[in-house]
Amino acid sequence: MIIKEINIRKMKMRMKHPFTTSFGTFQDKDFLLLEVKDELGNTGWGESVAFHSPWYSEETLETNLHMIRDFLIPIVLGREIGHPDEVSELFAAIRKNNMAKSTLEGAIWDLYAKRNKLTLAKALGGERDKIEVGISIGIHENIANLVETVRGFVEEGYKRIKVKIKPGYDVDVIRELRKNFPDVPLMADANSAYTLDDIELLKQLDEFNLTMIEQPLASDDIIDHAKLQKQLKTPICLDESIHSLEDTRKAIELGSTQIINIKIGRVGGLTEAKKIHDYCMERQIPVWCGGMLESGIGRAHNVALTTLPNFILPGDTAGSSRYWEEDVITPEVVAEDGYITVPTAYGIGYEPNLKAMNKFTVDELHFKAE
Ligand code: OSB
Ligand code: MG
Repeated sequence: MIIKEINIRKMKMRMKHPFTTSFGTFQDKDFLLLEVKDELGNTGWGESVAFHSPWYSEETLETNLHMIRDFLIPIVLGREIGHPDEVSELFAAIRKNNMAKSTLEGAIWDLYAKRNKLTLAKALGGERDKIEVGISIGIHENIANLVETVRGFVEEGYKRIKVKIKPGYDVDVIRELRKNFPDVPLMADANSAYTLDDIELLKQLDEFNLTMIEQPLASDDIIDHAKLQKQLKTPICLDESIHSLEDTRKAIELGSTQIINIKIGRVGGLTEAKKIHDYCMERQIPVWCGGMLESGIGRAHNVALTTLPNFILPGDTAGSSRYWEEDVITPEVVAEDGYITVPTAYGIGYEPNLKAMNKFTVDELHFKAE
């Protein structure tokens, strides 16, 4: 296929509820959508999961725009691509900027699947027709409110509850949740808010039978996590620290992690995500699909990836209505009783809802091959 045309939309969508992590609060979601077209008129869509501010990682919407426009588009525009696996090789000369790379790579995967009359799930080698999903819940300063929020999602059937923690909002919060929900699969995500000085505090979490603790220590660390894991019963799952298959190998070899959260954007695309999945599967390390408060386009990519067999643990891919009054795809992603049915239409399997997209588009850029 020849990449003939690329269109970028800068988006702004208001979330139904603010979402608070240890590093900040999200209310408006600013992000990029990217459309690629081939010489036959097929299209593919990708989403940049970089946030407006560099809190979760160093990438932002604007750095992604710069990388995509000035470095990545010139590599693929007008080029013939046989298989999307070639894209990450073409991008390898450019260091990091994984979320920027993933935006374009994801769109090319969708295009490839549509052109070959495959679902994206099938093109990736996925087999499931439905996926089990959990939900990630932000920091609620009022614990009684948090308990009621969790109760609502447990009643909706979500298969696992993840709550954000931070210093001063941790052991008591988890104790209260465990008291109210003794049997619910529960986990905590610290988003790097602790250090090894907090080891005695983190050990107190061991009594609550958490499925895992996600990224307790620094976002660039794998050494201290290994030290911490030796003293914790609760399995550690790395999120922020993992950007590639190489990072995965090193973290597993060191004993820094027993579970991997795979985010397509953080690892530079679906090809790398699949490599990490395969590597972990061979070593019996379970993986799950993380979330970045995506719109429907990024969410659809997450659904497709989660059909791979080693996505053993429920991920953060909740239904569209958990985040948005109106999503940018039809149908929207629906979670029912903790399952999302994998769509059967080709590519990502959901149609862009152009009317909704136009409403939330604040700027557009267009690129055409000569
Ligand atoms: O660490 O997984 C994270 C949201 C924003 C930034 C980082 C994270 C999260 C979430 C929400 O946990 C996942 C989602 O619902 O998309
Ligand atoms: Mg996380």
